[in-house]
Amino acid sequence: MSLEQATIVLRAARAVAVLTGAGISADSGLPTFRGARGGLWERFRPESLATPEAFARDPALVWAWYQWRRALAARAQPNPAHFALVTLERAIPAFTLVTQNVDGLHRRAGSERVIALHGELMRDRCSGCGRESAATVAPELADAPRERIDPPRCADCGAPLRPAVVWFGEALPDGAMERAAEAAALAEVLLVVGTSQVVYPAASLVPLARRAGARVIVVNPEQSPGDVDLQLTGRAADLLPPLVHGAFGA
Ligand code: BV8
Ligand code: ZN
Repeated sequence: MSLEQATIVLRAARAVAVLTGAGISADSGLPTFRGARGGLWERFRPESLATPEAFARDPALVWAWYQWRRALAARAQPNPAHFALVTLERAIPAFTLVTQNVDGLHRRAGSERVIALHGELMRDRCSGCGRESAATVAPELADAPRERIDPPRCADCGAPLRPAVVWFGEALPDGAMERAAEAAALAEVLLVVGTSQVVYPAASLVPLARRAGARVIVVNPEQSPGDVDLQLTGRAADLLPPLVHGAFGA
């Protein structure tokens, strides 16, 4: 199927769900989880750093990695793919955006009906008492990352702060997956944008939507795993704007 046919399918949908991953932010200059990173963090695999064990073992290394990612995310701007999803949300009343991303770019673009399955990069949580606060960002770290930075201590209990994201082995925020699964089950179209579909339970939304009768449209430069209804092969920033414009003329 082609972009034109995907446009026809999307225009006819009365309920749409979207699942996004790191690839939708690649066009904002942010490195994806499994793509090439380059630089200081090249030799670390994100799965080995985004865990409670890594933070317990070496909090300064893990905190430095997040401070680098925060500096990059703060400098990044939403791209045309993020804005196309805002247009889509405003065109379809029954719309839910489920994101695996923690970079905050969907909300900065104007998306409102967002389920952030993996938390928020720009918020801290105390590793002791759980108190949450806005993260501090050091912009200079974007170009000059440091390998070790001691995490700040909680003002209430003195325990080290950690990013308010969901690490591997940790449970997703209460109710998030349930709300995402309900949206996927009710959707007539599930748009799967910029994700390798290797992280669970997020990836389980794709077969769930298909079993419930949704048309699955994948937007990704690489071939998608599993049998999908339609693969639009290319970058989200190139494909989402014409797809949404073609369907809703906005
Ligand atoms: C849980 C926050 C239980 C942190 C993240 C074995 C089998 C199956 C599952 C497991 C298993 N072993 C363990 C598990 C469970 C585990 C898991 O799935 N592991 C994986 C590695 C196998 N999952 C968990 O641990 C989850 N928790 O299960 O808890 C539980 C229950 C109760 C009580 C206690 C515990 C928690 C998972 C959440 C992990 N946190 N992020 C942080 O960001 O630092 S996940 C992390 O990966 C990011 O959020 C990222 O978004 C996400 C998924 O990756 P993608 O977004 O897909 O990014 P990726 O780089 O992989 O792919 C990018 C894609 O974009 C590519 O396809 C590329 O082609 C494409 N692309 C590139 N450029 C573009 C593009 N597309 C469009 N346009 C472009 N321009
Ligand atoms: Zn505390």
